[in-house]
Amino acid sequence: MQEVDKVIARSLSSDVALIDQIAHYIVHAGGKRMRPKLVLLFANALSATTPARFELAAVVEFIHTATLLHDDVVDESSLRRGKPTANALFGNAASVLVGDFLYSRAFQMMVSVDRMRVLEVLAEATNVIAEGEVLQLMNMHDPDVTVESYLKVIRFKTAKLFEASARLGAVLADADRELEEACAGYGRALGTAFQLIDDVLDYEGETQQLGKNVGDDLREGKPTLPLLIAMERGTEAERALIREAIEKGEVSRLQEIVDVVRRTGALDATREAARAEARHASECLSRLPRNQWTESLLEFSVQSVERHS
Ligand code: GRG
Repeated sequence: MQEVDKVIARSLSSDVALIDQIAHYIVHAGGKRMRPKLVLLFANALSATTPARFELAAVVEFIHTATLLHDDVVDESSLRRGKPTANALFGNAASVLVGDFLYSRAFQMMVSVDRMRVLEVLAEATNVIAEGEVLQLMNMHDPDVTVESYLKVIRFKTAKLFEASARLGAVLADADRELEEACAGYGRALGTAFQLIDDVLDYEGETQQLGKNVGDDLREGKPTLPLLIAMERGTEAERALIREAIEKGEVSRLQEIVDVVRRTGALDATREAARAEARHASECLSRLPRNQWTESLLEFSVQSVERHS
């Protein structure tokens, strides 16, 4: 990861002062660097020790960061990682444009690796992420969204980049298609579990521990799994309360809604769904050789569902 940080530092530079300022702010804002870790763990697990793994690890972090910059503008978020968002500090236009800089810089870097399969994987992944965001936009304020539609959104907007990161490790190792799919399957399941927990924490966490505002999803009228389950299990009056809150993006009765979500066991059920995904992720690893890297990947899948921030 120290090598990845060196690539990140070298690749961030721009003569345009505002790009330098915002890109540094966001890239060094204390992200967990989960996606680059996945690239390295899979590359190492499959003995792909080429320096290209550091470049691609930085690439996925840049793409992730670009999506965060854009997402915080779309969602009008003010707090991320316990700090003011870039849009809160520098404005929407600067945030979107620096997101474009990071996104296009990532493409310059991946071209430098000179492998068509890498381009294919990342071109497809970024396109699917954008589709996921648009699908989510269409689902906003709609309490009749199905669980299938919700799962499609999270597989697209979040799990796809985890999937691509894991797959890239396999691509660097020239793995056959079956092994590549096993790695991708791990990433997809881990990413899905990760987003399910993110959606739990929006109702369960504390703003301070979470580093972002609790109740943001409801404020945006996002019908996430905890709400869908609570509506299914709640009384007629509770269902009506949640429906109205989703339709209006109303948080004035947030505490009542949190109580319903907890009482109906919707958070536990969502956590259980995340655990099932994490178990699937660990099963995918059975196709890989057993070594310290696959052991870390196993641990990674457990940690991703037991986190509280
Ligand atoms: C630029 C390709 C491109 C698309 C723009 C706005 C958008 C389309 C996509 C947003 C996708 C998005 C932000 C999904 C949420 C993913 C998520 C759970 C992010 C938080 O990830 P962490 O917790 O972040 O790994 P840290 O802070 O650790 O880096």
